Amino acid sequence: MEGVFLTLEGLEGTGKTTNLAFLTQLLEEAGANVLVSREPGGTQLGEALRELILNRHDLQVSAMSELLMIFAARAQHLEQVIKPALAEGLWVISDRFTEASYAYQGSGRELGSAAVEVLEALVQAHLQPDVTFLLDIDPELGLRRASATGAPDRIEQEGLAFFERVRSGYLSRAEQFPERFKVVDASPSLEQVQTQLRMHVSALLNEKGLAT
Ligand code: T5A
Repeated sequence: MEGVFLTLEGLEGTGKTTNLAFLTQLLEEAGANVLVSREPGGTQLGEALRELILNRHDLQVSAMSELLMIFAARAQHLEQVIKPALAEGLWVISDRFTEASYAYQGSGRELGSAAVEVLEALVQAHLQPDVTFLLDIDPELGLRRASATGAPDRIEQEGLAFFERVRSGYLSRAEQFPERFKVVDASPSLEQVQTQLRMHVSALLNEKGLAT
C-alpha cells in the first residue's frame, strides 16, 4: 500500500510548526499512521546541512550553493525517510519541501524556477506531494510573529522585499498547481486558521476512505 505525502509551506511565522501538531492530531484521530519530518533536515546529514545553511553566519553562501545544499539534504531525506515511509503506507507530513525552493531560492534569491526544476527532476523524478498546504500571510505579520520565537537565522535576516518575492513565488505556484495546493489564510486567529485546515483535511480523509 502506498502512503500519502503532505507538505506544509509558507513564510516564517506563518504557523507551520504550530499547525503541524494540529494536522497530526486530526490524521491520527482518523486512524492514520503519521510520520512528521522537516526540511532542510529530517536525517543526520540533512540536519548538518541545515546548520550550515541557516546558522553559520560566519560562512559566505552563494544563492546557488544554498540551493544545491538544500537539494542534497532533500535527496537524503527522500531516500532515507520519505520513500520508505510511503512504501510502508504511512502518512508523511514534511514541514517544507520543494515548493520552498521555488519560493525562496527561485523567487526570493531570484535564481529562477528553471534551476529548481532541473534539480527537482534529478532528485525526485516524478515523486510529488499529494497535497501541499500553503499557509499564506503578509510578510510583515509573519516576521512579527516569527521574531517572538528567537534570534533570526541567516534567511530570516533578509529584508521585506525578499519575503514579498517569496510570497509571490508561493502564490504563483499555487495558481499553477491548483489541484495539489490548498491555500489557507494564516492571518486570522489560530482557531480560524485551524477551521480552514480541518475542512481540507476532512475532504482528504474522505477521499482516502478514512472517516473523520
Ligand atoms: N528554506 C527551506 C529554503 O530557503 N528553501 C527550501 O527549499 C527549504 C526546505 C527553514 C528555513 O529554510 C528555508 C526557509 C526558512 O527560512 P523553518 O525551520 O521551516 O525554516 O522555520 P521557519 O519558517 O523560520 O519557522 P518559524 O518557526 O519562524 O515559523 P512557523 O513554524 O511557520 O511558525 P510557528 O508555528 O513557529 O509560529 C510563530 C509564532 O506565531 C504564533 C505561534 O504561537 C508562534 O509564537 N502563531 C500565531 N499567532 C497568532 N495567530 C495565529 N494564527 C498564529 N499562528 C501561529
